[in-house]
Amino acid sequence: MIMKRKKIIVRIAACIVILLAIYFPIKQYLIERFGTSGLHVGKELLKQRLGLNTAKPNAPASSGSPSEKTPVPLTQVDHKIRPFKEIGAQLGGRAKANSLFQFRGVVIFDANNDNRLDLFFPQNGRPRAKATDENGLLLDRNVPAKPCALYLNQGTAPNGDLMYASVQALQEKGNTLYVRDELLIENKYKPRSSIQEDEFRIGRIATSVVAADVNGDGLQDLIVGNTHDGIPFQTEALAMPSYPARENIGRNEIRKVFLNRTPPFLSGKIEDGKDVMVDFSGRAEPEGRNSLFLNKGDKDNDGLPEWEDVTEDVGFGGRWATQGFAVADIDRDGDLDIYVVNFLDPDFFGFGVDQFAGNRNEFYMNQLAETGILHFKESAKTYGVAGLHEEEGLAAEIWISAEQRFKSVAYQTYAGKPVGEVADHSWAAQFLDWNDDG
Ligand SMILES: [Ca+2]
Ligand SMILES: [Ca+2]
Ligand SMILES: [Ca+2]
Ligand SMILES: [Ca+2]
Repeated sequence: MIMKRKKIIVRIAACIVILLAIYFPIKQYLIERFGTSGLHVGKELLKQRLGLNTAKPNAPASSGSPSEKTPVPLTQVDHKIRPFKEIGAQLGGRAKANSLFQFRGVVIFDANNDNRLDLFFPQNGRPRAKATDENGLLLDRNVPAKPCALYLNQGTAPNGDLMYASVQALQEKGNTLYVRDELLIENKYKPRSSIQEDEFRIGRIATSVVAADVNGDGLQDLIVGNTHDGIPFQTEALAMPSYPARENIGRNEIRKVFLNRTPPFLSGKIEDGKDVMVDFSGRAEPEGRNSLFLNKGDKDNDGLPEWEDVTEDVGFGGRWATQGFAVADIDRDGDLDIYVVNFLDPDFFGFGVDQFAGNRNEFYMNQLAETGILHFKESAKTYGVAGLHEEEGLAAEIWISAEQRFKSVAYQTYAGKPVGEVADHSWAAQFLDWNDDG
């Protein structure tokens, strides 16, 4: 009897030792495979199935601070503060973007010096998005190439709403003087001379805009950022890898990267746009060339300012894929200098990191104060702000936690040829007095 009991105890002890020996490696394997939260979810589901679940799904949320629990009643309304109102939809289609993958900015400025703030919307003049019919069926043609749109503030309606009208709508009133100059900021390769000409003909691919008085005449000028034609994520190599979160629920392969790439109907020619010249008007220009429109005032007094495209005359423009600008009088000589933020040809948006070279940034120093003539000297490399990795000693790698290794962020080749530049990918910039020396 005693022998039998001893045998049972020895067997139980052996079982415990074996269970302990396999428990930890199995647990480690399951954590690797499903993540800790995945295991937790599995455990909760099993408990639920066995009727052992103790969680109370309808239990009230944990108590927060008193202000989170009880809204403070509004006892006093300051009528001087007017709430914001969304007016985008009432502006109509010319203000609406229809571009795929390309982002854009907007500028609020007084274009016609009437002390009312106007709006300017950059648009993609060569959109790649496909149009749809009235039933939402995809068509084999692209959406219209909208012109960049200036909306002029027409004052306040009796109900307090601001009234805006596009230049196109104001031209329809019939004044035929200076129409070409007033429509110039549509940013078309071949500017329209009348509103009877096609509003949707090909134009530059605008992403960004800033208003600044670059020639110091008291009138706000427009600097429009243009980019290269193309579609990102076109190939497997340029697809965007998504790394699942380490403890994501519902995925069984926590380290398996999945790729996001464009559908076949959105594929197009892949070309490194920084060296591409385009000619849609009988006059070739670099594809990514930016536009500098000088505000010439309103000679015919119809409320619509006239403009002059001085981009090439003043040594401005470049050829890179621009995302934005920062403007300041950086050398404090009295004229405004322009920093141009460049990103990457959309064909080569490949957030796979090592498929992701950039385009250098540019820094245009205004020569107006020194020479009396509006002209710019590109000085990014002199100031060490071009974002070129080798020349400026910038880090060219980032740590990818999902892969536990550093990857290059600068080198990109396509079809055996380097594309983009070994440079940063910049989205935006701002001047500020970092060391507080005025
Ligand atoms: Ca105005
Ligand atoms: Ca000006
Ligand atoms: Ca005018
Ligand atoms: Ca300056």
